Amino acid sequence: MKINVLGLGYIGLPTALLLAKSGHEVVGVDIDSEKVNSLKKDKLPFEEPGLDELFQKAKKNFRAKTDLEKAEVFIIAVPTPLNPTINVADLSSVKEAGDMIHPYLEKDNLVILESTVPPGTSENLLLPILKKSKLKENDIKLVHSPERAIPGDTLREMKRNDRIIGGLNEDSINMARKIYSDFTEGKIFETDIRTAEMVKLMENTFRDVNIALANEFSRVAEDMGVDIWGAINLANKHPRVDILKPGPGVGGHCISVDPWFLSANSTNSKMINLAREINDAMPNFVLSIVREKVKTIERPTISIFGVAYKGNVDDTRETPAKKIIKLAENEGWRVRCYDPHVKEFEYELFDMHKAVEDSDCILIIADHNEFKKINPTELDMNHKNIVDTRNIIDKEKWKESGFDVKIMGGSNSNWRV
Ligand code: SAJ
Repeated sequence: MKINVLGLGYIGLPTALLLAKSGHEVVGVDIDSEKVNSLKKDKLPFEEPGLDELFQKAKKNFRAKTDLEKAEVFIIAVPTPLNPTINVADLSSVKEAGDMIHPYLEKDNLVILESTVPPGTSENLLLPILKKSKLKENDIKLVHSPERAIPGDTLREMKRNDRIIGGLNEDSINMARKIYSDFTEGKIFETDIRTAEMVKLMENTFRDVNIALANEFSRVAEDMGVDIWGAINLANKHPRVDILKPGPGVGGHCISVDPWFLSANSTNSKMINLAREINDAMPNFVLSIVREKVKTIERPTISIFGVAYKGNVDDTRETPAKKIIKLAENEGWRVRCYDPHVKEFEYELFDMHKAVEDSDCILIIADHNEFKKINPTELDMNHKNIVDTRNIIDKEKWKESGFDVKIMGGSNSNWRV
């Protein structure tokens, strides 16, 4: 079939290429002409394991453009960020996608909304726009099929994960099932469109609440003088306990955003909001740990290792590093950032040695694999302090190199993940 994929981001591009590789004629559409031009020059706009190899295999059936073409299927995978000041979903890109599609929409064409949206969006916002095509409602096929692949392992999960398809009607679901079956090895479960929208948000909210619990445990453990990493490791030996990992805060365009899509549309969300509050307070807690390390130093320099929102990705959206840097600057500290994965960031990025020059404390924020292999003896600093918010370094090795090591949530044990 001929398929338009609107939005060539972390979800849209891999989806477009998987469909192209499985034999569909795919037109990848993005309003960002720079992204389209870089794809035309065989350059991928972001890193994701296996994506380059897939691109080489798929490109004979794939064209990147800034405008749509007539097709049987239109997949919407555009960003749905949060309006940060009011914590409400910004659905302008979904509206724009609908406005781009309806002039091309013909009877029996299928529209798939993959973007994460508040429950009710497909029927209340997108469907009325698609009806501008003058098609009758039962001539329009519309489903919501949320993507649940995890950044950093997207392609493997896109193929292996089970998939939910919420449809306006049976015909819509059946057509979508055929499309996804071309690359999905997982099971495909059917439901109504609003339930599918809700399921996606519940998945990410479940994770946010559980990360908040792990973060709260790490703060309580500091009060108790317990090593949270060892305690979590042992608690998870229980057959029905799976405590997640404490961290410096929750970033990414999903987990830190999606819970608000539920709470903004309901007056009954209390735990959801509290979890967001706990996770968004972690940067302040991290800063209090660093402050303890540098309190005797006038105008200290801090080296932030890892500005991505998590390990082994180049994505800095909603990264906790931004809040930590802003808080540090407001204390009058100098901040130098180093991240082996991130190419562009709103703060200057240094290479590792430059980032630690004259520095008084290294602060590990993203758990990049590269940081586990650093040889601390090579680091020349003013004061040899390191705060590891991810418990990824070999504490003994760093201590032997003269570093004062603090693992967030850790006490005197050297448990590592
Ligand atoms: N984090 C912790 N502790 C943990 C796990 C994560 O602090 O134990 C932090 C990470 O450092 C990061 C943030 O939470 O800052 C989110 O990272 P993540 O790996 O939990 O999730 P994402 O945002 O990369 O991907 C999530 C996934 N959702 C779930 O696992 C339920 C993925 O499956 C979704 O497809 C994706 O959101 C999405 O796009 O919705």
